[in-house]
Amino acid sequence: MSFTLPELPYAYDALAPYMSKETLEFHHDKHHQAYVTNGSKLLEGSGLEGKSLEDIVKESYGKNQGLFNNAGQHYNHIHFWKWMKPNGGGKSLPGKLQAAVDSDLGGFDKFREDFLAAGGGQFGSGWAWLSFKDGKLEVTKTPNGENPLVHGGTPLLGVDVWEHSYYIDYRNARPKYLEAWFDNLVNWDYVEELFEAASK
Ligand code: MN3
Repeated sequence: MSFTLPELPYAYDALAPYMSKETLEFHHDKHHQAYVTNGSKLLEGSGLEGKSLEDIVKESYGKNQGLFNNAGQHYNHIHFWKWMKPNGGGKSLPGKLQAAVDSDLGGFDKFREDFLAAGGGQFGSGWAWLSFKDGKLEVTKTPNGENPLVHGGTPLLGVDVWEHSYYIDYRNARPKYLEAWFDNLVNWDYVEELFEAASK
């Protein structure tokens, strides 16, 4: 088995002005493609061929750093494209997710504030996350290509804070990117779908 690059689920210009066509062309066609190409090479002979991507991420963590970096980023980006949609964002979450955000995270405003702080506070490259762990929602951040899978959680929403995700559109203003992303692009229906599956 080898990794394959998924198509974007929308047109390259569909997320403008919050994320430009140019950013998506570089981010999807160059950066994600590189994780797919390099990850596929490193998977060969690793002993993890034939496993699911989730298992490859978990089992390479701490053992095969090169494969982990690429497999982790492949997993993260497959979801990242689906975590966005045109006319996304907004304050109205699907019902089950809203109830869990209220009980576990202190409501929408507190969740938004904590999620943006996690993304803004990640020093250097990495991701901010909403994940489901031990029966509860939690907000965390990870460096580089790491994700909640390797910490016993299920990722429900993640935002890429590597500079390649925002530098063309926002230059160094990561907080502006995070606010625009959260308020205008998040596909909450996909987050709910992952939450339903994780909390069964
Ligand atoms: Mn990226």
